[in-house]
Amino acid sequence: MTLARVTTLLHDDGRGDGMDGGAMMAGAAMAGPAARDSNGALAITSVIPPQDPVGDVPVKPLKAYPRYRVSVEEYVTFRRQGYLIVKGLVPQEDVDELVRHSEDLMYGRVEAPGLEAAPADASPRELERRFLRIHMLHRVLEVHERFLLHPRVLDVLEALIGPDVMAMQSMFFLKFPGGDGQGYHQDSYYIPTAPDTLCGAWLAVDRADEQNGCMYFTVGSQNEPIYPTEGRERINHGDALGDLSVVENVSHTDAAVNTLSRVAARYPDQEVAAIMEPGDVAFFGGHVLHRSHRNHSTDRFRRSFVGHYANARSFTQWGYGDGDPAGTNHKHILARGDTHLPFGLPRFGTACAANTPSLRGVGGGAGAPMMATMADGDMLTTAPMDAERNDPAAHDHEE
Ligand SMILES: O=C(O)CCC(=O)C(=O)O
Repeated sequence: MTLARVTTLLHDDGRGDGMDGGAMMAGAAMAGPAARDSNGALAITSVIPPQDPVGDVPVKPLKAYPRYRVSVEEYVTFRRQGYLIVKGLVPQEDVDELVRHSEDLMYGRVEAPGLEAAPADASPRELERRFLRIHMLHRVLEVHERFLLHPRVLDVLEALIGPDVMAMQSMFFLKFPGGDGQGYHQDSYYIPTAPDTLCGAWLAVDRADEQNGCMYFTVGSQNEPIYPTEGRERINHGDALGDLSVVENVSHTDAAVNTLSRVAARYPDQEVAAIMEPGDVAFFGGHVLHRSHRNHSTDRFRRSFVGHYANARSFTQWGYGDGDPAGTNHKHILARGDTHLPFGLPRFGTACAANTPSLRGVGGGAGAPMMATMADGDMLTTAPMDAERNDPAAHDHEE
């Protein structure tokens, strides 16, 4: 089946996206002047606003990577824990490129529309503390688009939430020494999709550990619903869950005011520090409670590149001003597989399913193979009517 509508990534009404991570909490800014966090450190979250449409962009061929095949054990681990760390998924030379790029950003050697320029009189220390994190740089910088669509990351997403994968958000964390963390939150609260298939992919650029503010996941909490704050009660679950309580101050680092901590408390001793080496990627579903603490080191950054993705057949109204009743799928990039929904194209031409028809359905993601599977097997016709064939014990004898 082909697509109803294909467009380039378009501009919107100029509001910030419904950003993951409580970016609008204290200290956040829209690529604006630096704010101070609760400890007085300079800490800004910049959000690159939507960009004007671009014309035809030539497709950039992919660097060749060996395909990563997810094992059944990894798949089960992702479901059982709510997250999965794939060690060494992204090659060191790619990570090195991000390290160099992060320094170019910090020291003002790279400029980008929507990104605050480096003040000429700033000291190196001040420059290094200008950005805690920057959202949506893939809208303006080719390197970020390339990492958002990194084939090895998509290989894993294809198995975990695919086969059809839509790339929605990019975040680049610089998290300098002393940089603040982010309290308990659930990503699907910020980026709702229906069906809810959201998944983050957190690529470690530096080693991340307890000292420099690594991620923590609460195992078991992936089975919780999304807890709304006041005014957002119907966004994720409608009114289907009768006793769903409202929480307050999600993402706040003070667990005493962030009442999601009460949900976390149902999983005593189940919070795991995600200690990661450069090139490791943590995949985590949209419901799992997670957080990170301040970077307590005096001389270590904790850089990471994070993409957020959903199954490309999930409808979304997220981003680009939110709330468009027609949805915003046409603004998000079809990374793998295919979809019956509209989709966006990568602005810089990074090869992916959206701009390379031959990549559609890579790994079996296209609509046609799915239909073929149904037609090939007789399960749709015979099995539901045949009680014996539906009995697993009977199967043992049959084969
Ligand atoms: O890296 C961090 O400190 C927080 C990241 C996060 O919560 C996310 O990517 O959803």
